[in-house]
Amino acid sequence: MTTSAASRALSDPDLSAEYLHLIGDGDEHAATELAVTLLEDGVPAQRIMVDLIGGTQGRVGELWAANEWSVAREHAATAVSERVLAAVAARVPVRPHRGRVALACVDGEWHGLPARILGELFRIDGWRVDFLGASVPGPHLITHLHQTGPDAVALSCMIPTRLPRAHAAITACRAAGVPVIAGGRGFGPGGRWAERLGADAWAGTAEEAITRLATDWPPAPAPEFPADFLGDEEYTHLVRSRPQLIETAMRRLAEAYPPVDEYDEQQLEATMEDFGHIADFLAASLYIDEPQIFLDFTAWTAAVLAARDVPAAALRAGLHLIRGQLIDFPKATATLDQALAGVKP
Ligand code: B12
Repeated sequence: MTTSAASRALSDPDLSAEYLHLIGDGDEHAATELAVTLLEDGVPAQRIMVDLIGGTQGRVGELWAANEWSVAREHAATAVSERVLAAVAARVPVRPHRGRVALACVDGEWHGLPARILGELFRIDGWRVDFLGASVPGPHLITHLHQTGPDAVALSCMIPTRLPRAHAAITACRAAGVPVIAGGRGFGPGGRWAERLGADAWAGTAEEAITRLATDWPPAPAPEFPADFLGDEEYTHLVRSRPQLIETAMRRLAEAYPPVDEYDEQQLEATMEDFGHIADFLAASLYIDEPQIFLDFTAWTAAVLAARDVPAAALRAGLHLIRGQLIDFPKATATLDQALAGVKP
């Protein structure tokens, strides 16, 4: 098969459906064989990584959100994709000849696969990559920088709740003298919050990041050092009172939403996690001063809950219970009101 014929095959929806089926079935052997055969047929490794493995991962998450796949099945499928990625990568050895990149997911960020894919693309382009993994605490990242002296830090953030931690990490990297390229959809549409948080660069895709580092790095020093904390009194209060907010909301929930009385332990735990997400997305929204972060989250959560036969009334009750505890905080209550207006009874 020629390269172009093979590349066309990669865009064939039947191919990604087959790959999805294999990873959903936990069939690592067949999934690896499929990917390696494409490589042998001339499809560039980068395309297999980004389009097949990365593209399918989006579908995996959708199936989880729609309650068609359990979280265990999603985890198993993701683990297979990580192994397939490693198998393809092992067949493309490249001697490092550019420089060194430290790649990490922000503290609390567990979407590890996008960064892992990015790391392989950097490596194939000739960089020596230290992939520090999912959820890297800021101080560990900085220690690593002092020990290895990389040319860049590539920081992945897929969920906006991690933005305050991303900000702390970016500030610390810059103080250590290592420029940061940020990426991942957590930085907002077009990466609009990356610059605000002091990142030297942002890239929407792995390919953009490769080009940026290969052609325009290191970046010119930013004219001024950005603020190292954007939170205000409302944000600080919300973060400090998070445990009480959740505990009080859980205690009052049965009164506001009686079906909770029938919940089993697992459902109660999931509900508590949901309250945690509400607090975290609201906090991120206050930190960045961007209500849309919270509104996107509540719209998506309503759909996820609906797929699990949980009515909108449950989410509304939860939002009211949090709002009731934040009446002295005008920005938080205004954001919660906007969210309540969007989640129809
Ligand atoms: C799979 C998935 C999961 C899996 C993660 C498995 C894993 N180990 O990675 C599971 C089910 C565990 C999960 C959990 C959660 N998830 Co999730 N998840 C997804 C999903 C569907 C796919 C992510 C993915 O891997 N995509 C494939 C990659 C390859 O796509 P990509 O973005 O194009 O990646 C490229 C670029 O982003 C870029 N890039 C990435 N990082 C970097 C870094 C740098 C420096 C650069 C330059 C570029 C770069 O390069 C990548 C490679 O080309 C997304 C939605 C989506 N369609 O992306 C939601 C999504 C990210 N999740 C979301 C949420 C809310 C959650 C949870 C909070 C859900 C919950 N209620 O529990 C938790 C949070 C977990 C945590 N604390 O991290 C939200 C985030 C909300 C938002 N407003 O952005 C999303 C967007 C879903 C949605 N709302 O539509 N999730």
